[in-house]
Amino acid sequence: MSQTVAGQLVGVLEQIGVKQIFGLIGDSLNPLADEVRRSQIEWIGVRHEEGAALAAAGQAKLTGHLAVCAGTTGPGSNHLVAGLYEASRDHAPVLALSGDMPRPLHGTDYIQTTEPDLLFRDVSLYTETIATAAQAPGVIHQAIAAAYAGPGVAHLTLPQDVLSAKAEGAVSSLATLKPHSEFAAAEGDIAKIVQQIDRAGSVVIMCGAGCRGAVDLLRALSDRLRAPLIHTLRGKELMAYDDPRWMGGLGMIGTRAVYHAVQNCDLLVMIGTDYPYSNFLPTKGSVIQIDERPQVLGRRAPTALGVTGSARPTLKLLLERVSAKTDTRFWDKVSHERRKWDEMLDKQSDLKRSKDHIHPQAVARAVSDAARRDAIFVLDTGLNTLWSGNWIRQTGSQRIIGSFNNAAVGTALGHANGVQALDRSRQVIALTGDGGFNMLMGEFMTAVHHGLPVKAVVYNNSALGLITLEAESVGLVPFREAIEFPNPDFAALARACGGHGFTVRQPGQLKPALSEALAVDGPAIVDAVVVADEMPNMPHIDLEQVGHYAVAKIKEAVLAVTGG
Ligand SMILES: Cc1ncc(C[n+]2csc(CCOP(=O)(O)OP(=O)(O)O)c2C)c(N)n1
Ligand SMILES: [Mg+2]
Repeated sequence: MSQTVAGQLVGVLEQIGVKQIFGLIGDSLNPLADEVRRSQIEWIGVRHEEGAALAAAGQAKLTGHLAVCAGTTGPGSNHLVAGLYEASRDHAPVLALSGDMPRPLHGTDYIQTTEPDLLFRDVSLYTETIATAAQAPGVIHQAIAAAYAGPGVAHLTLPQDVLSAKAEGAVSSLATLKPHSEFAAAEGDIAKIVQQIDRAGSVVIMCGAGCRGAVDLLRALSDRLRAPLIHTLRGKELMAYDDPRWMGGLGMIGTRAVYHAVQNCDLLVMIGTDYPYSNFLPTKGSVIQIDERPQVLGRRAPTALGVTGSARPTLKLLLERVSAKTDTRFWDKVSHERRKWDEMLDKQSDLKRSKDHIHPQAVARAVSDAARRDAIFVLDTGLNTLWSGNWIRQTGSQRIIGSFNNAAVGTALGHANGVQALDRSRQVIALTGDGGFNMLMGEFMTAVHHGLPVKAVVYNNSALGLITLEAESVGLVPFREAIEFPNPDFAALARACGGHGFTVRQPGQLKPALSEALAVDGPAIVDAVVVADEMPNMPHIDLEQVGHYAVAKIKEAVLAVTGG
């Protein structure tokens, strides 16, 4: 049998190492799915196409390698779009495939008509219809190349008749379809960075997701300069929580020690980060920024020097040249403050804080303490991001992903399914608000169906908790009828789906339920009923002052989670 365009596409995906496609089958996708059925690629059928896009985005965020999702004609593909923003905003390479009706029906307002190339325009770096078999080899290559180049989303519209048509030609240059290589900063730039570092008294090094793979060099530079290492939320996973150099995050998911360090240092060196919250960046002192992406240099804080380069090779060159510093006073001060902050975190998450209520910080800390040393934590968006982001004590070999640039509610379970599918033996824990979990809870059934032993821990406050703070921050009365909602019995739901369910209402139940849930074979939900009106901690303000400053400071808390 001669190869079809669908067969050609699936063959390319197989050859470049794609192991799974997440999607929901139907009409125009049938020719593609039939090729997947006969290939080495696993088809993971989801309950909702947004779950497919989130699963693919989760995989791509974790690995940096191309992940694939698919939806069928019109409404099927429409459902992909929201989830794809995860890949777009976090710069993760995803190929999204939209089945489309046969070409003879185009332009006639036929049932399910959409213009996928228009609809996917904003979320994609590249979107194209494969209109003929002859066009397919070039367009398939170009789409995958674009996804890797961004990295980001590439989208293909696939009319059903073209998918079934006989393939013409072959896709060449497959060896070029891979993540781009690292590159060092130019010699002249290195000299300028060295000059500024040597001149500075106190230096702080801020590490973003771009520092992956450079941890040993960051440690060495920190030791040489007596410079505290601080991180963004995406950078948190890079090093163990208890590494003395790793002082914590900046912002609402962060520590007071770090806030003061950034405000008081002579020089902040930002590496591999486009940290968006300008109000937490230095108001005095100067900033050097090193990043592979020239467009991010200098856009968040007044910056004295912006240099293009990847973290690892650039740090290597810097380490050959920068002089050692001996004055440890700045370092000692930051370390001292950090220890105090740690004590505060321990107190806030102490299960003994309340006899009959569970505080959400305790949930995050208990999950962190019970998790395997190489677990993957998947965070959702809301107040729960603050609890998980601040109270997880990562090991350095664990991973933490979430909707950190898109700040979308309802992403954790879909992401978790995707990363769990990469390795069913790895522990994957989704930490999510109840609002977020409700959004796509059908995806728990995807986990059951495909043997994905994801553990979902739900912070159950029967509310869109962050929205209460949002309202208060602009002086509005929280609209209770719109913010609060009833929940199903999540544990019973888990069991009804064929998974395991646990409900936790009393402090004493938390640890036993978590350890049982983490030990079970298969997906599980832990429904943790938590105190609803817990205030977040403000790294940049004393808790006693919160009352007085409530409106302005809560606004900053909200901004830190929503970005908006
Ligand atoms: C998809 C989406 N819808 C709405 C919002 C606005 N929003 C931000 S946080 C939040 C509340 C989330 O509630 P929940 O998941 O229960 O988490 P909690 O704040 O209670 O921890 C909402 C609705 C958003 N960011 N994303
Ligand atoms: Mg909630």
